[in-house]
Amino acid sequence: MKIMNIEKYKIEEYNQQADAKHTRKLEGLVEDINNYQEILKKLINFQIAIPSWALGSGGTRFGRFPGGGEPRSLEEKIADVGLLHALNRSSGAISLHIPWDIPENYQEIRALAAQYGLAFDAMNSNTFQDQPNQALSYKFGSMQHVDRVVRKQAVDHNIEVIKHGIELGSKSLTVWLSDGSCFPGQLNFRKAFQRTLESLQEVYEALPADWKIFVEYKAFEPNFYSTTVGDWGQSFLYASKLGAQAYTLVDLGHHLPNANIEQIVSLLLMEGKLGGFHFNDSKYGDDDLTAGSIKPYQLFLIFNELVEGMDARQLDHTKDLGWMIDASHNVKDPLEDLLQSVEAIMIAYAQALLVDRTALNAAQEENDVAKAQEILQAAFRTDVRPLVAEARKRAGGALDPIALYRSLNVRQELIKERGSKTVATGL
Ligand SMILES: [Mn+2]
Repeated sequence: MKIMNIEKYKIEEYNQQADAKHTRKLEGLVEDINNYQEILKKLINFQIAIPSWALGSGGTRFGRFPGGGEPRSLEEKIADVGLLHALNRSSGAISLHIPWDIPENYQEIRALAAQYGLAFDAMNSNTFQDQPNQALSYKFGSMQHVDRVVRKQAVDHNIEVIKHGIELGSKSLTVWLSDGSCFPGQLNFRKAFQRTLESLQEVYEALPADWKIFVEYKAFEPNFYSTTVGDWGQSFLYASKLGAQAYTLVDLGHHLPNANIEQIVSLLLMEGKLGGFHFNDSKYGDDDLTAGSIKPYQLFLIFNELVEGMDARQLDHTKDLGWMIDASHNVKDPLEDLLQSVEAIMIAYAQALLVDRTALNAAQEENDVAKAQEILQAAFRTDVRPLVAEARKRAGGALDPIALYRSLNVRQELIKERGSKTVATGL
């Protein structure tokens, strides 16, 4: 697996030939940014976890078009994330999905991840489909199920996921339930909520004291009439009733069209209940497109609230919330897609750090609407890419990760090593 380790000298060589142009752009940009050293530090520290299921081509119910060289094992998934991290130094964690990513040997998996400088982010359970040897079906839900024995199976699975996570050094469990109903009358909403809450409480009791549980919501799909954790209000209810270790997780693609996600973020932060984020982008629903590819302004506005809200509560940007990408689709090389997503997130974060908070606050207090917009858009329209690239360079990454990825023919090497017909598991 030699190709997996992009040697340092290759990155340095690449950066050297691109440095003159980069430095020229950077100098022009930072001339007007007094605290740019401070911003660079924040950018260097910011890490976005990569989920194991994003490393292969995603599919739709109409088909899947794998691009070749996809990881065939947990070891190869870790190697792929290691490769991303070597290029951008901002992808220093992997998020596993059980049952697909169960390690045969924890010690070896931990050592392998450490070799690439990777931590284990949130563990993800799965009760939204039936596994081949599963005793009972989740066709009519898991934690909401009318049959207590099915609910117990779902609870036990989540507790098993926590146990795998403890062995790997993870500190959180993300629960996304597809539970809900497809037709009016199918479900008693109140009973479904209560049963789900009781099931989550059993999982909560199995959490180690230093763990968090994230309750992820989704407006619709695969259920199309009701979802039992359907929006941030419902997730907030569960998280509040569960206790101090429970938080709401916001996935950008899990809202109804035009939802004001930045306002949701602000209020959840205010209540101390925002636990984490799943980044992606969409035109219609849960499209799983590259972060920032459709609505970069929305991504910026969300980061604007994140930075404002985290600073108001004196939260550590890098540690106190869980940052992850959750996207996988059909038409791009998954690794290039992930590099683009991380870049888009870093850009939005950098722009949010540029917002003149004092001036914005003053404009708000004076009802100066036009001024408030000017302030926000001054930050958003700043081309911060040289700043993000500089942070990457200082951290040991490549000035242009995708350009280097292409010039090293990484995908072709992966296909040579793993074959052209591989299909990554995880979803
Ligand atoms: Mn998600």
